Amino acid sequence: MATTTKKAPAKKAAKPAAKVVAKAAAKPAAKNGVHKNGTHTNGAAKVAAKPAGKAAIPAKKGKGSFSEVPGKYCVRDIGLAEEGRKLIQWAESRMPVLMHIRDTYKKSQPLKGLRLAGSLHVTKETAVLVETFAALGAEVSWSGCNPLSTNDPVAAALAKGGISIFAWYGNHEDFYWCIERTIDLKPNLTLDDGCDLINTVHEKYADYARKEVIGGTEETTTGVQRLRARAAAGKLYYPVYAVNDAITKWDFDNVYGTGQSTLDGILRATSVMLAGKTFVVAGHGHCGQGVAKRAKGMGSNIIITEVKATSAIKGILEGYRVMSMDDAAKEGDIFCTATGVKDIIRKRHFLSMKDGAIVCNTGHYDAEINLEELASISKSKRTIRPNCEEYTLKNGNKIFVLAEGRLVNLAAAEGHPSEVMDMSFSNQLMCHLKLAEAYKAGKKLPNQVLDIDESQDEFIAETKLRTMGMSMDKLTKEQLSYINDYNAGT
Ligand code: RBV
Repeated sequence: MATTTKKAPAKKAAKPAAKVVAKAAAKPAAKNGVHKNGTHTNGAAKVAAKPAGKAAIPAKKGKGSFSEVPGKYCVRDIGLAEEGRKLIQWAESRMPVLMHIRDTYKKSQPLKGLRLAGSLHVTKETAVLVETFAALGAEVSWSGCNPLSTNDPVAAALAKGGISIFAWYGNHEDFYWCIERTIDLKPNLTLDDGCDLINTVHEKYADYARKEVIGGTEETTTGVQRLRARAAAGKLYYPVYAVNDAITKWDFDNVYGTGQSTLDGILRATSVMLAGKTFVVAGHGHCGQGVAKRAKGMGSNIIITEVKATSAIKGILEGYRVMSMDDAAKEGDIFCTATGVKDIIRKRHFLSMKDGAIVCNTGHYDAEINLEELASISKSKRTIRPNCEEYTLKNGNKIFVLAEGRLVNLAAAEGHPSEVMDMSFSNQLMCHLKLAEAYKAGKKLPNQVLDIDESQDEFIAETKLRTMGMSMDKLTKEQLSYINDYNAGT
C-alpha cells in the first residue's frame, strides 16, 4: 500500500516520542491542601500527603452493599476480582501498542513520584491503561465517568490489585462523591473523559488546580469542546492535551469503535432485527458516521439529521436520506443520537413517532433525549429487560428508551473493542509521559488545550500496523522529490 501523504513518512519509530527520565521522586506532595475534612483549605493549612482518613470522608448516599476500604477503594463486590482479572487479561492480549509502551518504560519508571487521578469508564480496556500508569510508577486513583459504564468485576480486580478506585455500575447518587475521593489523593495529573474531574478540580479547588496540577488529558469530543470553552473564558488553570483530536483516536475510536459498540448495545438491550428497519442517526460527525455505516451494513435504511450542511452532504453521498428530526420522527423505527447537543429528541418528536419506536443515545451526556418531556406525555413506564424501558404514551403508543438515554454502547454493552482502545489509550499514556517529562525538565507548558504531535500519531499508527503484521511501502528519494517539485506537470 503506497502512502500519499504530503510529508515523508517518519523514520522507524521503535520508541515513543517522549523521553522521560525517571527520577527517584518528583516534587514533594502538595503544600496547598485540596481537602481538609472535605473542604478546600485555600492553601492555608498543611495537609497530609495521604488521602483523608476515614473520619474526614463524607458519607455516600448510595444504598446496597459495597466492598469498601475508606480512602482506598469502594467497589460493588471485591469478590468479583477474579472474573475481572480474566477480562483485563483478555483486553491486554488485544492491546499490543499499549503493552509495548508499558514494556518500554517499566524499568525506567518515568511516572514515579507522580499522582494521577482519572475519571473514565471503568472497562477492561481502561484497566489496562490504569495498570500501565501504575507499572510506570504513578500512584493512581480512579472513578467512572458515567453512572452506567462501570464493569463491576473489572473495578474489583483493580481494587484488589492495589489501585485506589471508587466506581460501581448504577452509581447515580455518588458520582461526584467518587470523583472527590480520587482528588483526596491530591493528584498532580488528571485524566478525563467528559471533563467532570477537570471541572470539579477547577470549580472547587481552583487554587490547587493552579498551583499543584501539572497537566491533564481529555478523551472525548464533548470534553474537548468544554475545555476549549473553558480556555476561551481564561479559566483553564493547567495544560490539557486533547487526546480526542489525535488522528489515531478520532478517526478510529470515534468512527469504528462507536459504530460497533453502539449496535452491540442496541442489540443487547433489544435483540431486534436491524435489517429492513428505518434507522435514524442524529448527527453525522465521526460517531454518527460510524453508527450509520454499521447499521447500513446490517441492512437498515438510514436517515441522517444534521445542522451542518457539509456533514449532511456526506450523508447524502453515502446513499442515506437526510431530513429534519421533525420529518424523521414520523419514519424511524430506531433512533440514535450522536450529536453532543441537548434536546435533539423532544416532546413533539415523541408524539409523532410510530408505536414501538426505539430511542437511544451514544453521545457522551444523557441530555440528547429529553426524557422529562417523554415522561410528561406518558401514562406509565416499566422495565421490559435490562436497559430497555417501555413508556406508554397517553395516546396509547409505546416508546422504548435504552439505557436511560445514557451512552448505550457503554451502558448496555462493553464500550469500544480493545483493539481500537489500544490506540486511544496509547495516546492517553503518551500525553501523560510528555507532561511528566516537561515537568521533570522544569518546563512549563501553557495553560491551553494542547494538540497532539504528528510524531505521536505516526508512532502509534506504525506500531499498530506492525502488531497487525502489515507492511507498508516507503517513498523513494525520486518519489519524494517528485511530490515536492512545483514544476512537475503533464
Ligand atoms: N470509550 N472507552 C471505551 N472500552 O473503555 N469505550 C469507549 C472502553 C470512550 C471513547 O474513547 C469515547 O471517546 C468516550 O468513551 C465517550 O465517553
